[in-house]
Amino acid sequence: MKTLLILFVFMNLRPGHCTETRDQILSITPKTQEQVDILKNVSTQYETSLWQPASPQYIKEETQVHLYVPANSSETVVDLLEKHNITHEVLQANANELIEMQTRNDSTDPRSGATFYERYHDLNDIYYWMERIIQDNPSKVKLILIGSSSEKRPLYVLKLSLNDNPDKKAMWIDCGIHAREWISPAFCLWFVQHSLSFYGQNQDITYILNNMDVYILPVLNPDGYDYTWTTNRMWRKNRSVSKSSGCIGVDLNRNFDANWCTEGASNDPCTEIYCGEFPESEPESQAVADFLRNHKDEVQLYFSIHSYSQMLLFPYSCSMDEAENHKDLLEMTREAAQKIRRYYRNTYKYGAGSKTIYLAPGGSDDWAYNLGIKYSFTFELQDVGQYGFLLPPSHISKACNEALIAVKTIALRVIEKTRDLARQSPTF
Ligand code: 0X9
Ligand code: ZN
Repeated sequence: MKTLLILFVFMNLRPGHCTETRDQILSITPKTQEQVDILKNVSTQYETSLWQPASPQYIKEETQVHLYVPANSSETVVDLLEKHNITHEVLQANANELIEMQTRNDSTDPRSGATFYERYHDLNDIYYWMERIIQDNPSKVKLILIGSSSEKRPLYVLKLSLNDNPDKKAMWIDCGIHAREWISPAFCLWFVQHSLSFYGQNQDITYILNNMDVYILPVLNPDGYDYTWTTNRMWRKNRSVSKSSGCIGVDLNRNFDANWCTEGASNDPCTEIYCGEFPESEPESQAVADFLRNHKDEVQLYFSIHSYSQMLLFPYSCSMDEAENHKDLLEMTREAAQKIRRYYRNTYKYGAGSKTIYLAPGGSDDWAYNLGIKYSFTFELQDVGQYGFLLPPSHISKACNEALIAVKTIALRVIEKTRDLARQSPTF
């Protein structure tokens, strides 16, 4: 009995045992305007990171807010919520452990069955991976340098060209515009691997690649992505320094020229949705915009990959206007969401951005659409908040396969539509 008692006391004193407070993820639902205001205050005054929505200005009554609360502010924040009777629950009590899981490199562990593509990779690994891909597939993949980031890191696009068909059009996929959304670069790597491994084997990817080249930018925001690996896992923006305030970072998905810096963005450099000094002020957004301007007759289909919240979005997000081909875009995303539900038993919402989430001007999808790329989409991948940005590596394969089936479904429809159009146009 005495031995049991000693063992019990010892177990509770172990470092890291559950009595110790760790970083938490809270889900909070304000019910009144007063609670909304308190929550806006909490997320700006205390050392926390707002996950959902992306900025306090979007917080509204009866809508779930996801807040990352570091251990040192957790008691104060929870006390405040309780004092004001604000409904909240703990989604994750030990977020540190999730971060550790995401950054652990299991490659040397023989018991780990996870492949390269089922793990997250830091920026250097991704650059190294790109080099290897072009070396191993010299006739199929080309590396294109489209610019450099504000900290002078290269912005590389991979061009997949698997067939010599002369009339081929192209699709564009960018990942990692928001630094902390790690499942996004993981998807770009997944897509390249799938294309190279299953061309000639899987009917849909073969048909798509016979009719389209693919331009893939695996990490649009390399400075921010690197920063999430080295310094702050919750970083969203790029890393350029604002001269006026000294604050760091522009939200690259508010920096494109589509109703730039109107409602849904901020001109305060210290906020998460800072639109930058002027449209395309940032080298990352300028490089993407320049490339697409130079390839606009070739690129028919645009995808930008984000997380989280499981949504298939299309223009407009920068206004409440309906896109001229709204019906087509709605039908394509409806079909893609239906496939995801059928094959992976997961529900994705779909619709125009401004009506499905919020007004968010200056986004790359709306800008690409206005440039003339009439099939333009933003995907928000898994999950809906249980892990949020800290999606464990064991979920990568399902999250990427879902997104892949959506990309394939839409690409097939676009090929079909543009082929019909080509048939209709008169020949001279
Ligand atoms: O707010 C965003 O930029 C995206 N959501 S996220 O949580 N990943 O930050 C949504 C982008 C939708 N499209 C546009 N705003 N153009
Ligand atoms: Zn995002």
